Amino acid sequence: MKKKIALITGGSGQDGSYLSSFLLKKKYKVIVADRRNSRSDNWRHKYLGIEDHLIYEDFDLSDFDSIFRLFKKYKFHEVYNLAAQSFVKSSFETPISTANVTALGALRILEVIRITQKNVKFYQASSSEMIGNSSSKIQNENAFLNPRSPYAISKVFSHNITKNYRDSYSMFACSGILFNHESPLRGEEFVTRKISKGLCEIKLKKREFLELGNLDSKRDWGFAGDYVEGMWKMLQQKKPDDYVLATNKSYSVRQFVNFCCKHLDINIQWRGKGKNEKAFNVKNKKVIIKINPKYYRPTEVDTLLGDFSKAKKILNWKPKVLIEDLSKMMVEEDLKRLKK
Ligand code: NAP
Ligand code: F7E
Repeated sequence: MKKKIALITGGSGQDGSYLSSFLLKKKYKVIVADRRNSRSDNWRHKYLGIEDHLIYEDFDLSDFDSIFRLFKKYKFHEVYNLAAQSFVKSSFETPISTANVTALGALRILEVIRITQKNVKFYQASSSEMIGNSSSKIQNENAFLNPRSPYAISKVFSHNITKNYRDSYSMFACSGILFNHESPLRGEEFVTRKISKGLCEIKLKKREFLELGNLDSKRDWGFAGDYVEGMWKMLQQKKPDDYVLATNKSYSVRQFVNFCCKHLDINIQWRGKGKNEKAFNVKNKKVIIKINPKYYRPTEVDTLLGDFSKAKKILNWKPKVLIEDLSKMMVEEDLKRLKK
């Protein structure tokens, strides 16, 4: 049987790497489309042992021609649009380029699909950030969208344009509204990986303390490896639709620190409030976490909690790894890397 061909934009990022590995196991031919610099050391693909099994193509989501050329070269069965300027904090500093890539990038791909390969199945990486600060305690596919950053507003555009192309041109276009998902392959600027790596460095006496921003912020944190299976399942359905993937559990940044400290056998105590809050190592009385307001955001999403019951019912999907095991996996991997 002829192999299915999948295109993954942003295939060198966290999700793109897990998805590449997942699709290779399903015997797909996987085309990773990225900016060349994004894969300079290729650490994620090396970690998963897949770098020799992928086909790499240079492209930029802000460049229509580079997308067009890809669709001239290959006949795709499935396209996963994961490329984005995905760091919320940066989107406040670079709102226009974030919108160009994260919002208009999806439209560029949809347009090329409409013109060249209308029957391809398309996945758009939508985000719980689109929901922002919600008046409902738990959020599903029908949640009111109240985005709080240029990133989130860009994702609302790409989410809505995906639905518009599905409705207008009968295209098989789905959006996964994914709540935060993490892993040992998470970028170091995101809070979970920053905490996991930073605490491991403290444990190994390579660093004295770690500076964080808003400790009260609550997120629904799952494991990226589970979520890429959900993306694939969305494209295997008879009809295109949108789905929430989440764990239905929400924890604060402070609680994530607590989980990591427990795995590292560091006994901590929190003292103070607001900007003066600190975490002490009970054993040696040293401060190991401080607040630096430079990590605060101009507007914050306070709390997110996802309802994945539609994905459970229709896709038969549920998260396997929850925060306790996720934080353990991240800490163990960072310790291993730092000891090398
Ligand atoms: P990631 O690790 O940041 O991966 C995104 C990839 O896109 C990176 O390799 C990045 O390259 C690339 N990229 C950025 N700008 C580009 C451009 N102009 N042209 C081509 N590639 C470009 O993010 P992720 O965590 O894997 O997330 C995957 C997707 O899901 C993103 O769209 C993200 O917004 C969305 N999402 C993520 C989560 C989550 O919790 N992880 C939740 C909901 C939605 P550089 O690294 O070189 O910039
Ligand atoms: O922040 C707080 C911060 O940057 C999480 C992206 O994948 O998930 C991710 O977006 C929370 C925020 O992720 C620090 O203020 C405190 O409330 O890890 P983050 P994010 O903004 O939730 C969504 C679903 C996406 O779609 C995005 O692409 O943690 N926080 N102190 C901090 N955050 C960071 N980065 N650094 C700190 O020092």
